[in-house]
Amino acid sequence: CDRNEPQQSACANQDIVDKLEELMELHKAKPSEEDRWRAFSYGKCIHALRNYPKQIRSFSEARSIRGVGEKTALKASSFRNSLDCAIKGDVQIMEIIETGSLKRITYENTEDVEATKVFQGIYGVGRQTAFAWFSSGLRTLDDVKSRKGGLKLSAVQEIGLTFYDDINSRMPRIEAEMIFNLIKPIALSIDNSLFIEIMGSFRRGKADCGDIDILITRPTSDGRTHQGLLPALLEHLHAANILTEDLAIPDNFADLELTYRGLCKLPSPDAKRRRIDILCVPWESRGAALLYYTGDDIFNRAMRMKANVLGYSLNQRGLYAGVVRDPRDRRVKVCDGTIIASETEQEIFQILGVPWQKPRERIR
Ligand code: DCP
Ligand code: MG
Ligand code: MN
Repeated sequence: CDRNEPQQSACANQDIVDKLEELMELHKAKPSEEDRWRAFSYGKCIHALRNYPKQIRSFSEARSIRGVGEKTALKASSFRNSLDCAIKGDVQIMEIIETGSLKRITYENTEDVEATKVFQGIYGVGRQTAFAWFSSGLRTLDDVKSRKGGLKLSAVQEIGLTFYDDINSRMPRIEAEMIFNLIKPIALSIDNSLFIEIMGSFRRGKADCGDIDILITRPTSDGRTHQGLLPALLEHLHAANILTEDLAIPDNFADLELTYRGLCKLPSPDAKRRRIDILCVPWESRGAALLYYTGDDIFNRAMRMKANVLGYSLNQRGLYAGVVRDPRDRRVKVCDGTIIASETEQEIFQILGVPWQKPRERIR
């Protein structure tokens, strides 16, 4: 079955594998992180099918492959991805068996994809949860609202459901700017040496923003840092009714690298809730952090890939040389390497041999 091992006997489900490979390639060609994961999930599903010795004849037989996966999933969380794939894969496998082909190769409108997309609009609900809900019979947002089947939501998901429409709509650029203009002086009143800047789609000059991304750091030339700033800032912003709900608070405020996620709003009574991310980074990482949090995500992926080709590794902390990865799982670093650039965006562009691009040019 594996093309690299021609001596192996033919795969009993090659027809299905071919179709699923087509789907995998489709997702690989698409830009989002979600598509990347789907492609990865298909890879796992294909692998499981290749190792299945008999030709699959029925729905229940396809499900039985998933059953094996389920037990393994308890041990290895990474294997859960193939579970998701199997849930969706079941339907597709049956379509292949029954019709000999997969008509809806993009399957964008299959019921599970539609429903799980709606569920994932609830902040705090990811693919795993969305598919689990679908499997347990939930289909619509009303099913979730009525807590059908005794559904329990986490505190964060409750907030996500309450402000579903607000969170899933984008704000005009001017609103992001107005909120930032309320936050910045409050931050500077706590420590006037702070560097505080608005990042993400706003820095790229987009006319509308999905959220407000704020980067905070502080020069260390006077021997001080921004340690302790974030908890004080959060307190001030809650007191001023700018921050309304917390979604993710760092566990350890002593760190210099921190991420806060929450909801905020303008003071007017009819103002919508807006998503806000506040990111604190060590001063020496500011260039790499500016680069990362400005995005966009596709541009970032291209830069990371460029770094990898040159034998480097790039993340929001810096550009590293001498990183050694586990060949069995490229995500695992055997050796962290040494940092070679992180203080300015320009030096990272330069080392990678990428001509300088202004933030608003870094677009898909
Ligand atoms: N980022 C990334 N990869 C991700 C998520 C984020 O590289 N998976 C980086 C690039 C993004 C930046 O972080 O531009 C901010 O993330 P957002 O999700 O806030 O995305 P944007 O601000 O670009 O767009 P939006 O207007 O939808 O918020
Ligand atoms: Mg953003
Ligand atoms: Mn964001």
